[in-house]
Amino acid sequence: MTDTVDRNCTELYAEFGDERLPPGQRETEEFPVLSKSGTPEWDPDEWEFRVTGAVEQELTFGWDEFGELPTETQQQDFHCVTGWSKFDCQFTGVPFPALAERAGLHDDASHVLFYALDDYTTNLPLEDCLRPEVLFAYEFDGESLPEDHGGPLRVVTPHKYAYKGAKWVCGVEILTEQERGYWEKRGYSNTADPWNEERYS
Ligand SMILES: Nc1nc2c(c(=O)[nH]1)N[C@H]1C(S)=C(S)[C@@H](COP(=O)(O)O)O[C@H]1N2
Ligand SMILES: [Mo]
Repeated sequence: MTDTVDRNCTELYAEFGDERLPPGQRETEEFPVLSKSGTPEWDPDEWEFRVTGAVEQELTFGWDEFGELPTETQQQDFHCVTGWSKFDCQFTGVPFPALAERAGLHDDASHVLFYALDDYTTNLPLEDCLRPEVLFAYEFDGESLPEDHGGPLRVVTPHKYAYKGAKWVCGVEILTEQERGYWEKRGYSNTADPWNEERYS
């Protein structure tokens, strides 16, 4: 259980827009589940998380090793491209910059592709990932992250629509050129800024 918040990220909207609730969104107390193909199986003994690509050192973590990385509990809002937003989610996990620092980024690193156990992928420019609120989260509201919400480990991206956050994340590839992910190849916005309503491409 975690009950202290290390970082409140609910005011990051001020960087992008005037209102905490992005245009065209409605606030919900629910936490709906949205998955392209159901919840994948995983075995804690076999689980692996890899950092590959344009890094000084490629990294592979088992579940216990991942838990030794620096951790924060954050308060964040969650915006789904289908129109709902959930305020004040509490996520605990490893900030992307901490992982990037561990791996060491090459000078020409510019983009990131996230991989997941259900063969989902999603992409972001590196600078959109090097923000402390881009979290590899393993707890939600002080409990283990529920499997349908991406447990054991998911990414959250409170400055983007939530499809930029891979549930069941198992790898990060640091790229020197952009590569599009699952929804980005299928008509969803590559940039996904909720305050600019970047829903479709
Ligand atoms: N691996 C994986 N990650 C995913 C998805 C998915 O299908 N597979 N769906 C995305 C979409 S479209 C959204 S809106 C959010 C939904 O997260 P939730 O189910 O926890 O609400 O997860 C994103 N991450
Ligand atoms: Mo979504």
